[in-house]
Order: sequence, then C-alpha cells, then structure tokens
Amino acid sequence: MAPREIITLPDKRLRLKSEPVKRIDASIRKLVDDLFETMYDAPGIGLAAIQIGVAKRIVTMDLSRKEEEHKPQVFINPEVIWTSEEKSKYEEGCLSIPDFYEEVERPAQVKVKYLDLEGHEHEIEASGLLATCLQHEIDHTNGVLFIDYISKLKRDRIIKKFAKAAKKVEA
Ligand code: GNR
Ligand code: NI
Repeated sequence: MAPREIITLPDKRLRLKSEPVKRIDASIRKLVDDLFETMYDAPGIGLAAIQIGVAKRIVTMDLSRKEEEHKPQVFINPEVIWTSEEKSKYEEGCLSIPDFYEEVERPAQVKVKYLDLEGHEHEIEASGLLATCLQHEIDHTNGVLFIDYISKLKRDRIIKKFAKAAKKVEA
C-alpha cells in the first residue's frame, strides 16, 4: 500500500461529477484502503475519491483528535437528504487547494444517506464539524469546491494563483 497523489487546482478532474458505486467488490475495498492511507498521510480529516483522480462517489473521514485512536469512517454514494435552515460558519481548507483557508457558511445540520462497506444503507443526522466535512466531501463528488461559496474576487484570485504556479512548473 502506498499513499496516492492528491490532485490540486487547476486540475479539471476536480470539476467532474463522480459516478455512483454499483457493486462493492475487492477493487472498491482496495480503493477505500488507499483513500485512508492517503488521507492519514496528508494529513486531512476527509478525502473524496476524485481527489486521487478516481471519479467514484466514495468519501473517507476521520474526525478523531490526534491523541485519540483513529475513528475511520467511510461513506459510499453519500447523499444529502435534508438540510437545516440554521447555518453555521467554519474556516475550511482543502487538500486540493493547499494553503488556502476561508470561512464558509453552510447548513448547520444535515441528514445524509450512504452505504457502508458491506453495502448496507444508513442515514445519519450530523451537526458541527461532521456536518461541515460531509458537505465539503459530498460537494467534491459533485465537482463542487469550497471556494465556490466565497466571493468571486477571492475565488478568481486563488484560481489565478494556482494556474500561474502550474504554468511555472510546466515551463
Ligand atoms: O483536511 C481537511 N480539513 C477540513 C477543514 C475544514 C473543512 C473541511 C475540511 S476537509 C479537508 C480535507 C479535504 O480537502 N477533503 O476534501
Ligand atoms: Ni477538500
């Protein structure tokens, strides 16, 4: 097992809509292992498969504290089925947009439907960091990034910065 490379802006694959998982087989379980390894190595608290270039609707997450035991969570075909009227603000970052952080307002509570690794369906009601992280990761499966929620001025500035940095590497 090896951590996989995390794709970053301006990689267009980040804008793809990922495909639902039809059957949870050995290749899906291997992909989940790779996602966890990549997420812990980064380190990050969540990771969507598209961030390693695989356009499948799979998300891994671990919101445990550093000093605690790992609490790995996997969400297959996750779907937001309800959002609260109440909003909350959280300073977000993204492994695909390194070193950029900005406050984002989202629904404070969400209900999410997903499959576990056995293919069993679950429904959870999330609040706090879990609600924020689930929305951030489910957005990735739909080609949406947290910078889509900030001002156009800031978004254009950050997109330009990454485009310029990529050009430099190319040259
Ligand atoms: O590691 C991550 N931290 C984080 C902080 C606030 C809101 C969302 C996140 S997710 C991010 C990892 C990542 O980019 N997942 O897609
Ligand atoms: Ni992200």
